Amino acid sequence: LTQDELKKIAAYKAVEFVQSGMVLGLGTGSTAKHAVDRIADLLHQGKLKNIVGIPTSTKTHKQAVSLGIPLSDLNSHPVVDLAIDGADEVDSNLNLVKGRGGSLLREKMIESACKKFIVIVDESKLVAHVGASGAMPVEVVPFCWKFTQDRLQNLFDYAGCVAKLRTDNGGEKIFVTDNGNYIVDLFFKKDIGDLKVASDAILRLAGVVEHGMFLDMATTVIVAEVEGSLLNCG
Ligand code: DER
Repeated sequence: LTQDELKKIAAYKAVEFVQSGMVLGLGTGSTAKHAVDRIADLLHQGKLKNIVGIPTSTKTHKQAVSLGIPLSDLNSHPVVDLAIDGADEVDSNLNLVKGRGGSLLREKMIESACKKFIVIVDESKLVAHVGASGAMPVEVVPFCWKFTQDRLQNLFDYAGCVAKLRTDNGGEKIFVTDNGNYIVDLFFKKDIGDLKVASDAILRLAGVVEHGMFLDMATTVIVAEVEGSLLNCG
């Protein structure tokens, strides 16, 4: 089974929880893409009816439009029945790192407005602690971004943090989010310890918009494993 097939297995399993009439948070990334495709299939087969999608990025918005999924937003639907989305990391307490695809702000807005949030991953996303596999993204305003980047790096000096402004494919051009902001990626050499303390400290910095730790938000994590089995960590 390829990694993409594993992603598809987890995505299809999550879509089994979708019922007609639901307002759905539509996730972003290569795993959530399969869930959005599957929802559209079931809609067109008549197996799902009266679904409204709330996309978590312009990328997912475009995908959903091309698939004919009816769309709306949080202004019209402040409570979302179910969101299905991927993650970059899942720790043993079902805390997530998200945002390596750049959509963390809209994802967190939508997924924190959900009654149920199902995370779909392949087993490569399971980590011992946040930051173990790569960047923990922080969305910052462009104004004096270097000032904010330096404060973020100093905040996590104890964990050997290196803070880097995200550029498009590591080139010269600064990556700009759907919301017109920048992303500073935090790379930790050591475990940052209490995540709630870390989260509060990051959000106290004026200039920070949001970070990619999704704490105590996932209702269920569906993990597709190499032998094709599914682990439901509910
Ligand atoms: O950027 C994001 O938050 C995405 O959901 C990401 O975390 C998962 O993307 P993937 O399914 O392509 O690995």
